Amino acid sequence: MIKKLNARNIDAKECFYGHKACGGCGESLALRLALKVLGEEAYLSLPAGCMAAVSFIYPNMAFKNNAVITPFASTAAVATGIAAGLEALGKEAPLSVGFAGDGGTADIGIQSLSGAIDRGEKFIYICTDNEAYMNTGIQKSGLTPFGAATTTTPAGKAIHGCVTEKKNMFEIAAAHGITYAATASIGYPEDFLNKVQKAKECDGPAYIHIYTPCPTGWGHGSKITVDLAKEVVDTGLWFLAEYEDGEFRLNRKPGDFKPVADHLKRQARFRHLSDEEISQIEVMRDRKWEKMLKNWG
Ligand SMILES: Cc1ncc(C[n+]2csc(CCOP(=O)(O)OP(=O)(O)O)c2C)c(N)n1
Ligand code: SF4
Repeated sequence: MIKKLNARNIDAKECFYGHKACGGCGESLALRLALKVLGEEAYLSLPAGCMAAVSFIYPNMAFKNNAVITPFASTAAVATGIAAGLEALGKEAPLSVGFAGDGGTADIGIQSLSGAIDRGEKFIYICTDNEAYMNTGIQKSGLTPFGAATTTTPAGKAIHGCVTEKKNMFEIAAAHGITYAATASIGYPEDFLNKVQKAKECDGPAYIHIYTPCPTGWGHGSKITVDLAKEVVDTGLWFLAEYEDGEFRLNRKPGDFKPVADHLKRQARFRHLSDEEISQIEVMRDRKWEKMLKNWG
């Protein structure tokens, strides 16, 4: 039986410190929490997104762990290569972990992630989803939600922000028949910690997709990062779920959703949306939940 982790029994040791992320950065909080569970023996692979940019600043490194910056498209390939190397060296519990943003996962790195999951090797992949390419200046990614203004989907006369919906990475990972997959949010840290623990214990590839607000890219105060990450689950615009033994499971089923408009208007990237567009977002949300409740129970 895996010990349930919470604020009282989680490791106080920091494996990620002194980095240069913006104040209130959701991604850095996700890394910090994950590393408390993974421990300092985990080997980390990251492409050149924000987390690499803020952590590997010569001569200082923000990781206590061994960590490497990978070519952008190959985070998962590098992580499984490291896993094979550790095994060859006779390490007992080789733990290789890839961390990548939404662009590095859903767009540029999806092919190597798919191949790595398909090979069935033991590694963990954590996608830190801030819904755009932040490190290069807030461009739309395959995980940018409908209506969000980014520098490549600006809110103007012709379009009001992003015209596509989020690519469903959690279900894409699960569709490989992966050993373990989960969604998480830094608004529910205990849930995330325990999902990382499960991924660590599972005998095969594991994928965790965590929602990580970005004050700089989203245009919100750095104090409300965690609040937004909690609220997004309570509004139904993000969900907490797992895929295990071939089955999907919802971890949280909100009875009544919190109003979407109040939540969206706290972020500059959504401030241009009309009432009609906000209703459209609610329709998309309800359609998604109808399917999830019907198929996942
Ligand atoms: C092959 C390749 N293409 C593009 C880039 C440029 N690049 C560096 S960071 C970045 C954005 C990363 O976005 P994301 O993966 O979402 O992570 P975030 O910065 O938001 O954490 C891009 C496109 C690169 N380094 N290598
Ligand atoms: S731009 Fe966003 S993701 Fe990047 S370090 Fe700043 S807050 Fe974090």
